[in-house]
Amino acid sequence: MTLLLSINSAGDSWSPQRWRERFEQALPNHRIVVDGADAYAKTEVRYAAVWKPAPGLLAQFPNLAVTFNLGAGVDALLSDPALPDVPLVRVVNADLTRRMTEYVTLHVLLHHRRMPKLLRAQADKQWLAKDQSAASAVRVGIMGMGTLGRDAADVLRRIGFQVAGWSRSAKPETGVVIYSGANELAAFLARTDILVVLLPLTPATTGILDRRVFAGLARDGVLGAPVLINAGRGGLQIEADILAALDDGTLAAASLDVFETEPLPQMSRLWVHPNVIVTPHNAADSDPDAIAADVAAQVLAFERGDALRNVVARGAGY
Ligand code: NDP
Ligand code: OXD
Repeated sequence: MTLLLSINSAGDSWSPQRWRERFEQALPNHRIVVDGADAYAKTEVRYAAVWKPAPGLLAQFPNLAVTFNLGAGVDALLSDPALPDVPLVRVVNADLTRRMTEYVTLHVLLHHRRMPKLLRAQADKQWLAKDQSAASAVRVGIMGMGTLGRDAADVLRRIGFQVAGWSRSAKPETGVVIYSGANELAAFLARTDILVVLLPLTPATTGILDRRVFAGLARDGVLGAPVLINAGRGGLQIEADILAALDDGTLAAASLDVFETEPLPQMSRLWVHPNVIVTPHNAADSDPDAIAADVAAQVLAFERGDALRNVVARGAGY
């Protein structure tokens, strides 16, 4: 049985060699091949473990049984019109979840504790007067209460923030107030000072972060104006609307990890806007040690006849 690796991303954690070594350790009775580096027959490929493979690549393997996406979001794969109709499994992994919760907590706290303002004051050797509010005075709203949203909500709630979530379906078991569906979006936004976005990119969510959403956020909070934190996908946001909202004070600040075009083009004003924190789509990186072990366990379970976990519902797009 052959597992094919196809990875198109930069950085240490995306070195195909690192992934190959992890898979060879975890699946010693399988052949691991790296697309573009190894010779292999198209008919031998039974599993594909991929991150942003070239469109059309997966359609070339007639015996493909399962595609494993090596990240949580599957939008890049689902945009391939030739994606084979075999189960598509995405990452749900405690290591990835914890990394995202770190990012969300870090940025909520940065804005809550006015760190951008303090860093600017330090640059000017300015000793500012105290300007602090309790976490319990700040209303955080999380769009997307899936694996990642629920964990972040739990940590923020325990720090003391007033946390609510918004998702497609109601979720009684999350321990925070949940709003669901288009009908409850306005009420969710109206009680939100810091908007955290952990939605998947689907036809229903594309461009959802627009001027109407920003204008619907709470304007009576202790931060003065609302803050946007998007670590979901760049396609969720209209960047011209974010800049306009920052310029006219509809938004106080934004932390953005994802962008309409990645890498963020040099000419984008987001790079230099004083109230924007840009991170290079690194909120939660996929760790080969943690994730190859999960994928390998799923391969072995599948071969024993067990059901696959975390299979993407293609109709919903996530
Ligand atoms: P899940 O599939 O577990 O959760 C998705 C959540 O979004 C669910 O609560 C779902 O609602 C909700 N949702 C989906 N569509 C809609 C809609 N139309 N209206 C309202 N709510 C909707 O995903 P994860 O939590 O694992 O991951 C979320 C996203 O985070 C990924 O898709 C990816 O894009 C992004 N990500 C970014 C990373 C980064 O480094 N920046 C790293 C990892 C992930 P319901 O619960 O009702 O189904
Ligand atoms: C993911 C990501 O979806 O890294 O896992 O963006």
